[in-house]
This record gives sequence, structure tokens and C-alpha cells, in this order.
Amino acid sequence: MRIRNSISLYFSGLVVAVLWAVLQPAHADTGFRAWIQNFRGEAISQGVTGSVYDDAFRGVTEPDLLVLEKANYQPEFKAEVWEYLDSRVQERAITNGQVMLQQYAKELASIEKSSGVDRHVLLAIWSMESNYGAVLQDKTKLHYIPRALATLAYADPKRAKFARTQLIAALKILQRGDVEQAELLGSWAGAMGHTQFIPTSYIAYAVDFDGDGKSDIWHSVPDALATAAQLLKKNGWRSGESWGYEILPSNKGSGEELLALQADKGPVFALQKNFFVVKRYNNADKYALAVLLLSDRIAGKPAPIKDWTRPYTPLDMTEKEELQRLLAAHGFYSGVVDGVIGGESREAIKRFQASKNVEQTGYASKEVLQQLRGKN
Ligand SMILES: [Ca+2]
Repeated sequence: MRIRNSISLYFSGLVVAVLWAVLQPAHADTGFRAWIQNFRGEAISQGVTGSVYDDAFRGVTEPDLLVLEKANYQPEFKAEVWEYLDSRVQERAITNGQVMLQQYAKELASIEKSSGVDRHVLLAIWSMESNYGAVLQDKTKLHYIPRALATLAYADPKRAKFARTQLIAALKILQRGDVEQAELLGSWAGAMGHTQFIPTSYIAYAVDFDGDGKSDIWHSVPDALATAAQLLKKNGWRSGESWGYEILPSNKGSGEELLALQADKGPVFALQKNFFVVKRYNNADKYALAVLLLSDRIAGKPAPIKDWTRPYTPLDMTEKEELQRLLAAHGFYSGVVDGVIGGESREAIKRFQASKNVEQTGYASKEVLQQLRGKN
């Protein structure tokens, strides 16, 4: 009896606690508000004015929980090198890059002249970082940077030191007046604008290319591209030089470091200095290789002669569109038919494969296309 009583007491206590949490107004995270109040002194000691600090956090009363969710997300599936490159060095990214090459011809020529950095590499970085600015369009998917960084500093011990440093830099950006406070938006981890600079990199490299007095990587494409060029230039870009070249069996390179991301099954590249300069943007071989292969394609150069080895036969653009159309016709897909195989298309392929009782790879392959054609 006594046990039962204590259990019911326990449960009523739990109900009270849950109700208490539900009924609290959303601004009740006193710990977070106290953190913001405590950090004020440190920000001021590092040169941020009190009024900039107070303005930046006016109305910020609770942590950005989506930031913590994204910070803790561990993808269970690590992309193979061919998957990573296929989704980045693809027809749409190449043709869009060529359109931008014309649209910004004058600015790119001028940036190239002053920085020495190849314009096609800048376009490829723009593609990789924000899909030529497309990811900036939907502001509901972006985070207010001071709140995002304060959230990480407050609640993510692994990233707290990074976040504090970045937060000070973000506040200094506001203090410089380069961007309106409401426009200081970016990714959960603080990457901002067309070329996705974190605040300290912005402080180190930002360029006001169009001469309006602001280095505005959020809205000005020329500012963003010139800022990317500045980063590469300051890290040793060699003007007029290549990044490397494909090694063929008859040609074993001439003493350069080799990159074989798929061992003997895929293309092998001899790397030169500019490859390693691009890694200063993002320290991953496959990132740098994707940027440089995409830049070559935008410049009209051919793809590597040896292709990646994939566990299926790949489709061309027209076939990918046919695949999407057939998936839609059979009720597996409701997205746009554009030949770009993203998450939605892969899920549709998996649903189709499940209906056929075959392994759910989600690959846009000739094999899947043939099965879909057979359905008619
Ligand atoms: Ca500007």
C-alpha cells in the first residue's frame, strides 16, 4: 500500500513537472539568459561595445534547439567518393556555373586580375558552398548567428570554445555595420553567405569588391567571390598554375603527391600546390577534388578519362529525368522532374525497390530504370 502510494505520488509529481514545463512561457530558459548576461563582460573586454551586444541579443531569450539537433546529428551513412562527386560535379552545377561565368564576367575578370585566382575555381566554390546562392533564399532554414553561436557556447561542451570565439567575431561584424542585424544569418555552425565563411574567416578575409563600403557576402555575389579569392590568395594560390592532372597508366607523374581516392579502381591525380590551397577552404581531399573537377568542367575541360567505379551503371541527365517521370507516374515520387537526384528521388527509388522486393540502394541506375520501364 505504501509502495502504491509512493508510486502514485511519483506519477503525480511527474504530471506536475510535465505540466509545469508545458505551461511555462517559451522564454523561461533562465540558464541561457544568464549565460548571455555573463558573456557580456567578456565580449566588452574583447572590444565589442555594450550597445552592440545588447542590440544583438535583444529578444533572444531561449536557445536555438534546431542548432543543437543539427550539431548532434550523426549521419549513419557516409557517402562513397563517387557518390560525393556525382552529386556535386553534375550537369546542373556545370551549366549554372557557365551561366554565372557570363553573368559575372566583368566582376570575375577584375577579381581574377587583382587576386590571381582562377575565376572557374571561385564559381565552383560558390556552387559547392551555397548552390550559387540558392540555399540562402529560404531564410526559415537559416539561423540567426549570435543566437546559434550562443546556443553552442551554452549547451554544446564540444563546441563551446569554438562558438565563443566565433560569437565575438560575429558581434564585431555587426559593430562594423557590414550587414543588418536581422540579416546576420547562416548555418547552425556559423557559416555565412554565398561562400559560407565563419565569422573569424570573414574578419580575416572579407573584401568590399563592389565598393559600397560594406563587405557583404550575404547579398553581394562580387563581394563573396572576392572574399573567397582573398582566402585562396592569402594562403598561397599560384596564379596561372594548374592544381594537378590525371595520371594514366603510361604516365606515372613526375614526383608530385598522388591522390587515389578509390585506389586502383578510380582515377588517380598528381597534385600541385593549388590543390592544397583549396584544402584551406575545407580540409578534405574529396572537397578540394570536387571543387577543382567542377571548376575544370565549368571552364569547358573534359571529365577525367578514367571514371569512378560504381556498384551500378549510371544514367545520363535525360535518363535521370525519365527515371523521375516514371517514378512519379507509378506513384513513388512527387518532386520535380529535373534530372537532379537528391534525397527525395533516392527515397522514391527505395520505395520502388521495396515494392519489387529488391535491395533498397536508392541508386539512380540503369538497372532501376529498366525495371521501371518494364512496369508499363
Ligand atoms: Ca560591398
